[in-house]
Amino acid sequence: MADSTAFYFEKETDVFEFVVKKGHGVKGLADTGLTTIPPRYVHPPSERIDRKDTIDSTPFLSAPIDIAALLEEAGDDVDNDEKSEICKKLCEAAEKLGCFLVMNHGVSHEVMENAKRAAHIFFNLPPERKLSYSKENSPCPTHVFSATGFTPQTGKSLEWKDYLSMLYVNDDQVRKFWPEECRDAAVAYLKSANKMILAISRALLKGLGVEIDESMIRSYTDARTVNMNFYPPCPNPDLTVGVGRHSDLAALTILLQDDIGGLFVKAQDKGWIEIPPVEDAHVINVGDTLEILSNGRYKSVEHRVLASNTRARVSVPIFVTPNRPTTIGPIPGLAEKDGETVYRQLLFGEYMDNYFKHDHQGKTTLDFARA
Ligand SMILES: O=C(O)CCC(=O)C(=O)O
Repeated sequence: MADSTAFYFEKETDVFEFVVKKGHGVKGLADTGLTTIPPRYVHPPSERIDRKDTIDSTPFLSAPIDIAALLEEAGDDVDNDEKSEICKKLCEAAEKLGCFLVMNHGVSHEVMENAKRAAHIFFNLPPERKLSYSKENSPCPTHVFSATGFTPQTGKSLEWKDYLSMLYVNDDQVRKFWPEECRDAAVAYLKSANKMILAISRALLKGLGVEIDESMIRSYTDARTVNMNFYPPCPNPDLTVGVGRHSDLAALTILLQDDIGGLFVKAQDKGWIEIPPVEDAHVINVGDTLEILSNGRYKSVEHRVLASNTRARVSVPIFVTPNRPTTIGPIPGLAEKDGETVYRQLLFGEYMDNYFKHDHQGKTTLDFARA
C-alpha cells in the first residue's frame, strides 16, 4: 500500500505547490497525517541533527545570568560593583559562545506566555488567512510577511518550519499591517523587551573598551523585527531540520522558546550543545552585526533547530538590528586597539541583501564583510 506521502503528493512539485504557493505551510503538510516526510525535506546526513552527537555544555554555557540590576534607573539604589560583574559575565559569554541565557529581564511571565500563545493562534488559522500575509499578498510585504522555510525558492532541501515576520515601525503600522490575531501580544512583548535589549546592548558595546556614546548604541540597535516560528510535529525529525545551521543577521537576537527544546548551538569548533528551555528565561544570541561591530571579538553563534515528533514547537525571536542606511564595521578605535581590522565598513542594508541571497550555510555569511 502506498504511504500517505505518496497518496497526497504524486510529484515533488505538488508538495511545493501545496506548502508554499497555496499557503498550507509545513503545518498543513503535517495536518495531512503523513507518515514519511517528502524527499524535498530530507537533508544530507552531514546536516541532520542527532541529540546523541552533542557535547557537554558545562564549559560553554553558564546558568542564566540575572540582569535585574542592569535594568535599574540612575537614581535607584544602584550597586555599581554588581552591575560591572553582570556586564563582565555578559561580555565573556558573548566572546566564548555567542549565546547565553538571561533571567529577571523585566518581561513578565504573562507577556511571554501570551506571545507564545499568539504564535499558536496564528499558525492554526485557515491557510487562506495565512496566505493573505504571504509576500505576494501582504498589505506591506517589506515589513510583514508569512512564509515557510528560509529560502524555499532557492533552497535545495526545505526546512520544517513556518514563520511570520513583523518589522516594527510604529503603532499605526502595527494596527494597519500586522495580523489582528497576534499583533497585540507581539507588540506588547516587543515593547516590554526594550529595556532589556538596551541594557544588554549597552553592556556588550561598552565592554569593548572604546569610547561609545548613547546615540551610537541606539543607532546599532534601533530596529526591531519580531518573528513567530512554528515547527509542527514531524514524522521524521532525524531526516530533516527545523532550521538549518546559520548565524543571525542581527546585532542581537532575543529568543523566547517554549518547553519542547531542540535549539542547538555550536560551541566553537568543539561540537554542538543543546540550549535547554528554562521557564521565563530568554536566550540571547550574538548575531553577525555584533561580530562585525566588535571586530570579531564577540562571536555570532551558529545554531540550528531539531523538529519534534510529538508536539508543535514555537519560538518568538526579536531581531535587534540597525536600520538599513547605518554603516556597520568595527566601532571607531577598535581596530587600532586590536592591531588588526577583521571586518570592513559597509551599510547594514548591503549586508542584509547579501545575507538573504543565500541558503543557510553556517557562518559563511560573514565572509561578505571581511576586510
Ligand atoms: O526556534 C529557534 O529556537 C531558533 C529560531 C532561529 O534560529 C531563527 O528564527 O533564525
